[in-house]
Amino acid sequence: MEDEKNHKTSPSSLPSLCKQLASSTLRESMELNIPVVDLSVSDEAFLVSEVTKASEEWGVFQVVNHGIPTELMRQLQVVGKQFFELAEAEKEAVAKEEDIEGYKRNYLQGIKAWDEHLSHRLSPPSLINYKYWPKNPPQYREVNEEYTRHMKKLTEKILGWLSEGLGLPSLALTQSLGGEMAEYVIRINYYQPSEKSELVIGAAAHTDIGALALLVPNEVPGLQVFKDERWLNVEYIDSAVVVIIGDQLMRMSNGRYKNVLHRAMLDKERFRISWPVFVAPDGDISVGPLPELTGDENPPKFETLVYKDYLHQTFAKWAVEKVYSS
Ligand SMILES: O=C(O)CCC(=O)C(=O)O
Repeated sequence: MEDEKNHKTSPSSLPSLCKQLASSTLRESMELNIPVVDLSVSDEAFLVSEVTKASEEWGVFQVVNHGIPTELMRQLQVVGKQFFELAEAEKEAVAKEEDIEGYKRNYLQGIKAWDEHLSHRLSPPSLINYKYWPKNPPQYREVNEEYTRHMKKLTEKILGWLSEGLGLPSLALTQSLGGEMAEYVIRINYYQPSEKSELVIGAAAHTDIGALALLVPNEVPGLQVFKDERWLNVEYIDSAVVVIIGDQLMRMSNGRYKNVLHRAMLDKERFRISWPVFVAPDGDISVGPLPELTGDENPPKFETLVYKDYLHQTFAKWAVEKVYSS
């Protein structure tokens, strides 16, 4: 079995990689087109091939004509922005406590996270804690619930194509994440502009620990992905959704799908906001290379672990190595 530590962008390899990346100039990046997949195409085989190729080669792609109403995306952005524009005391009413959920301000010195964010679970219903959902603006809950319904549909479609790309039945990846028990968590990142945007980073280089993330940014660019030894800007496309492959899809696909290293830069003058929804396995599910994909010729490259144990191990490592501020 390949040592997971040696995998290029596994979470455990992040500290050394981050140090190396932090020492390079933050603005050393290029425009290059991340794959864009138009989901209005009716040829399913074509969509399977496009999404699979993008996930193998890039670990990131954008989707357009994805079925989420543009007006709903606009409302999601309006209510999210309105929350961050509230007085600090009102935002603190949903402050983060022990868990991942809640509001936190993170304006730190140096190359670390420079953001405010709000996270909370969207699904499954049994794990939702409305205590972390803002009461103000009043439409916040309704808009986020409607967005969740669309997000789940889109996620399951993408997982279906990614399953078929591995030669598996289309429900394989959805079921391996726990089906209806898979966790959906939204995080709204609110990045204040900074005069020192060459020196301070909004979100430090990382891969996503879950299976995948579907992200909607505002019009201020800043998301970058690391490919072929350089940082590339993710072009802003109005109403597109950016799909980011995370660690668990890499592990389940036995390394075929790439967990892309990414980071978020600040703008000098404008607020940048992003709305990723992270999709992760049910905590009680064992996650590792799918048995159908391994054999004598293709041994498992990753250890199979109960997902919550994997999380504990990884968070403990990060705490020691101070990789992220949460
Ligand atoms: O703000 C962005 O575009 C990236 C955010 C991100 O990577 C994260 O929240 O994990």
